[in-house]
Amino acid sequence: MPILKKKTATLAERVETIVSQTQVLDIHTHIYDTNFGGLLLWGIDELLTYHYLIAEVFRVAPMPYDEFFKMTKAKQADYIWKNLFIDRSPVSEACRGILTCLNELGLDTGSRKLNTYRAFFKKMKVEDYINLVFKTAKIRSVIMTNNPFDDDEFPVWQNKIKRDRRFRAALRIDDLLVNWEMACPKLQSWGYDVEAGLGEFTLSEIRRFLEDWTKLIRPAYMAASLGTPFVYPDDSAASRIIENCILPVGREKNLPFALMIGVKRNMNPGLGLAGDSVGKSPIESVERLCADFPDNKFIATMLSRENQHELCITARKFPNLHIFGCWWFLNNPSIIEEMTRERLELLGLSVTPQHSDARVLDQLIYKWSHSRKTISRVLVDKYTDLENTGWTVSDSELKRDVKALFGGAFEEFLKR
Ligand code: FIX
Ligand code: ZN
Repeated sequence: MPILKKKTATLAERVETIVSQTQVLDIHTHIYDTNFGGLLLWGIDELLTYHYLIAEVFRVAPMPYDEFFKMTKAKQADYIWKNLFIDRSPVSEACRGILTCLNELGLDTGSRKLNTYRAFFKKMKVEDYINLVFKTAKIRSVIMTNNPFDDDEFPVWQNKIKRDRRFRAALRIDDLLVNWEMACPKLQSWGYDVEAGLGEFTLSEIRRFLEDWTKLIRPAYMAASLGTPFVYPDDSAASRIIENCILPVGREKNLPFALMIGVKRNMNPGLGLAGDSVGKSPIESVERLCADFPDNKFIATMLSRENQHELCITARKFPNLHIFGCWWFLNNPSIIEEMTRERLELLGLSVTPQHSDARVLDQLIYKWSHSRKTISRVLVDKYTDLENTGWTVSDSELKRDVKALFGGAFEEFLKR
């Protein structure tokens, strides 16, 4: 008689199950709650016209840029569908992402019927769709990108809005730092007594602006995407505003400054949002900030693969630095795997390995589905290495650890 063995889950199965089920706090997105109306993008045509795919379609089917952008969104989507999904196989990460979304929503990707997909989204109500996406992607909350200098967003905050608690705010201040000439007259028009020259009084008025917006939107952090090379300190308006405004307000309100470093804006302006590129940036600027302002908290992500190792080392030196995400051009399985291994090996569980950067609500589904698989693979290896020493990990310990990686460590960092 064969001995019946009770089937117990392997370590790999336990890790995979826990990683696939843990609810996520997604710490950087570009999606919004329904108060923001048309700023919240969703549905198949938005998915297909994501700027990652616009860059890809011009590689295989170039046309004059303005002709493409003149087309309706549906026509642009048709063009991308035909050229990237029908005329050749959609193997890129951004293309594959759309198929993951459709598949997880229960649509038949094998049918290749774009109009059937459109019909599915057409009958959805946005409120129901948000619930469906959050449930499918297992998201507990997201952090938005909230830019007062955006003419569509500014008026929303002037109304008394009833916030959806799943959508937390982040105060985005790129314009203050990299576009002071434009930001200055806007601040004046909102009643702040500022001058281009950045004298003491102007700096105090910029602080008042940051305090007012902090009160208004209750952000989790203040953030800026900083072009490359980002040099701090120097004699620029950005350095002066960081030191005299962002950092003092950050200390007073216990708000981290999120440094998103490494974008080369407008490398190809014809491509619009898809025309930004990447560049390495000196790690010394991050080191200076963390060293000179130990009472400030920083969270950081860098866009260049070449910056990742030194960013980890910088985080080892400075507990006031929390690193996060595989940003934009790094958000591909091969690089997520490499970066996650490197980070866990150097920083243990004191990192946030991923954020989605979703610009279209539905992208929460694929970005997290793909990342969970990669993170899970890395974790299985790491726990296997531990078990090979005789150490054991319980399910509750695995849950605790994965919760930390999926937003918990970030929340702990905020509370400190
Ligand atoms: O600046 C940012 O927050 C960037 O993530 C985006 O603006 C960028 O265009 C993007 O969508 C990257 O994923
Ligand atoms: Zn972003």
